[in-house]
Amino acid sequence: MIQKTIHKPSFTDWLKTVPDITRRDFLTKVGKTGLLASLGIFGAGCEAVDRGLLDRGLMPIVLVDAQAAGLPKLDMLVHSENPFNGEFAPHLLNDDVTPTERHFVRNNSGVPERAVNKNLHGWRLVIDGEVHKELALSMDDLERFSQVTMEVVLECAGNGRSLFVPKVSGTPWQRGAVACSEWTGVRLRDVLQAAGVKPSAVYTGNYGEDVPNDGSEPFSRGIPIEKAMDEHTLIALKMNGEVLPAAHGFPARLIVPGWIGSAMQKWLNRIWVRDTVHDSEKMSGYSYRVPAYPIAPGDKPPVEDMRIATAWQVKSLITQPQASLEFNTGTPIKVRGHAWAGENRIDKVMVSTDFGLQWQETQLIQPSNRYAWSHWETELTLTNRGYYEIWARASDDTGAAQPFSQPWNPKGYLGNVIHRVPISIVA
Ligand SMILES: Nc1nc2c(c(=O)[nH]1)N[C@H]1C(S)=C(S)[C@@H](COP(=O)(O)O)O[C@H]1N2
Ligand SMILES: [Mo]
Repeated sequence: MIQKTIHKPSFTDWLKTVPDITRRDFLTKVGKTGLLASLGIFGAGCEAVDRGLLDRGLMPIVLVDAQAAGLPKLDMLVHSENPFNGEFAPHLLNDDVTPTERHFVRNNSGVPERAVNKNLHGWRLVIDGEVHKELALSMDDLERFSQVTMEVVLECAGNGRSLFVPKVSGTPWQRGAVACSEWTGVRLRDVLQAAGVKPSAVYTGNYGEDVPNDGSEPFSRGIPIEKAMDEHTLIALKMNGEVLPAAHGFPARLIVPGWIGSAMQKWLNRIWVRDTVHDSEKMSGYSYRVPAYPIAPGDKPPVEDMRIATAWQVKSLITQPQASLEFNTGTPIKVRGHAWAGENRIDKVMVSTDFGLQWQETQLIQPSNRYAWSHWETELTLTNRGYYEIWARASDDTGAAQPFSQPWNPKGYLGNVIHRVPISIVA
C-alpha cells in the first residue's frame, strides 16, 4: 500500500518560521491588495496557501505553457508539451560542454511566469527547519557568497526508459535526457552554514515555484545532509555563463553532482532542513525509487522493498557517428562519445563492432573537473561490407562496467545498458 504523508508544515507554522521582514511584507501585501481574497485563494484555513499557490514573495504564482517558455528548442525530440519534456538525439550531444540549446528539458508541471519574465520581485530563497537562524535570501544576498563554476553531468533518472523490456510507464526517454553544462553559483554548504545547521539535521526538502494549480502536490525532492554539505553541491545561478534560462530553473536551481536530475530542484525557493528523510510524494512509493534487490522483469516488489534512487551508475554515449549512416569499405570511421559514472570515475571505454566478441580500447580524455563527463574517441576501419553495430562499454574505478542487457525496475530508472549504434558498410 502506498502511504501518502503530509510533508509540509501548515501555512501558519511555516509563517512562524519565516524571518520577520518577510512576514511583515506578507501581511502588508495581503492587507493592501485584497487581491488574493478576491481570487478566492485566501479563504478559510488558507488551504490554497498551504498548497503553495502563493510564492515566498506572496504573489500569485502563474505557470506558463511550453511556448511561452520558449520551448521546444530546435531539433528537439518532444515527448510532451504540457508539462514539457524533450531531448536530443545522441549525435547532437557531441560537444564537450553541452550548449544550453542542446540541454534536454524535463518538467513535471508548467514553467513559472517569473522565470520567463526574469522577474526577481518578491523572490526569496528560504532556508528553514533544523537551522539556528532561518534565512530568506534575495538574489543580492546569494551573489555575496563566493561563486564557483564547474561542469556537471545532469541526467534524468528516466533516461533510457524506452529501452526497458517489458515496457514501463513514464516519459519514454531514449538516450538524450543527459547533458554536461557549466554551472555557476554558490555552494549549498556555504548557505547552510550561514543558517547554522543543527545536529538534528538529516535531510533537505527542496521546493520550487512550479506549484501545480490543480491541487496536486508540488514536485519536491530532497538529499541527505551529507550530500548537501558536499563542496560540489551548488545552488546554481548561471548556466554556461548566462543567467539561468526559464526552462532550466531561473532564478536558482540545485546542482547535485553524480545524482539523478530530480534531485536538482529548479525554480528553487525553499530548502527545508529536516530531522527525518524527506517524505514528499516524489520520495515515496515507487516514485524515484528502485528495488533493494534485483527483480525479474515485470515484477512489482512490495513498496517497503523500494529504496530512494540517488547516484547514477557507469554509463556512456556514442555521439559520433550518427546512427544508420553508410560508409565505404576501408574508410576510417571516427568514433567518439562521453562517459560518466555518478560519484565514481571513468576508468576506460571499450568499443566492439562484432556484437561483443572482440573489444578495442579507446583513447580516454579526462573530465575537465570532477563530475564533468569524460570523452573518448577511436578510429575504426571495417574492410567487409555488411550491417554493423558500434557498441561502447565504459567501466569505472570501482571495476563496475555497463550491462549488456538492461536490469529491470518498475519505473524504468537508472538505465545504463550499453549504447549500440547501427551503421552499414557498402562496397
Ligand atoms: N521545480 C522543479 N525542479 C525540477 C523538476 C521539476 O519538474 N520541477 N524536474 C526535475 C527532473 S526530474 C530533472 S531530470 C531535472 C531536469 O532539469 P532540466 O530541465 O534543466 O534538464 O530537473 C529537476 N528539477
Ligand atoms: Mo528526471
